Amino acid sequence: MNFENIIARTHGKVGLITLNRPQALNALNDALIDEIGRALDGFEADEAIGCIVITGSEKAFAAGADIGAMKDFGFMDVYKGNYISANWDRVARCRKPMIAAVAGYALGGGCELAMMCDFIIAADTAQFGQPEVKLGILPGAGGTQRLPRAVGKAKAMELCLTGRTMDAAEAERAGLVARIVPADKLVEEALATAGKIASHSLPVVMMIKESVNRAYESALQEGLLFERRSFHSTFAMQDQKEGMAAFIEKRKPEFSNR
Ligand code: CO8
Repeated sequence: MNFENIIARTHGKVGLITLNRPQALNALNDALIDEIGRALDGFEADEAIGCIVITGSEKAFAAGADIGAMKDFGFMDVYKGNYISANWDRVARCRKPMIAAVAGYALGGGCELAMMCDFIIAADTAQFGQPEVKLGILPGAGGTQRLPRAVGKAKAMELCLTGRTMDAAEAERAGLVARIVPADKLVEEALATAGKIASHSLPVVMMIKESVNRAYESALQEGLLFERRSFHSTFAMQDQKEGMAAFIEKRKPEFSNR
């Protein structure tokens, strides 16, 4: 896959998307987000891919939406075009698991993009924040919604209202990131984690993702019912038979994604 603003590669069963606008600290414009969407289309259609990693550069995962591209927009431009919607939603609609591997700045839309992924692995250099308030706007790609769900209302309010950034250690303590790794090991660690996920049964992994996401989108009883039905459905799968047979026979399972 050839793109101008990202690099998309496969590493075994893992799809790796590297944001590649270094001159603008990976500021997110429409072309870049469209390219992420097209790369995801390719990885989702490829049965061999079991997990996707999105990363940026050492200095910036992404320093936000492209301010130069936005600055002259009027209300009718953003309202009629539903800025932002369809192409960003593509990330959140990805059914395969996605890991954000974040080094350096993840600000504004960059933090929001990372939060659309299923979890974040952060380099010790990572900095997260929603600085939109300093530009006279508010977060528009989920920052006011996903951040409080991740870190709680008090910290989300403080971050969105002041525009301050938090470092990797604070982000981990607050529950925004799953794990911190040394910056020079970030992509290697993210690929290893993604490879582990991709070694499991893909449909089961997808069901786990759907089920965990239900915890954010439904009442507890609805979520528990969704989980139980998904659990029941695994007993119609060859991979459940294989996984349990392999355990009993003390061997590694060979999942067929069936
Ligand atoms: N947009 C466009 N260009 C950017 C952006 C950006 N968000 N961030 C950095 N750049 C550019 C700079 O203009 C500069 O370009 P040039 O060399 O041509 O002058 C280059 O990247 C390097 O940046 P700096 O020289 O500023 O680098 P520093 O190391 O001095 O500072 C910072 C790094 C602190 C990250 C600084 O660049 C900064 O504050 N950037 C802006 C951060 C920000 O405000 N982000 C929020 C943007 S608004 C947003 O994300 C809204 C989301 C809403 C929904 C999404 C809609 C698509």
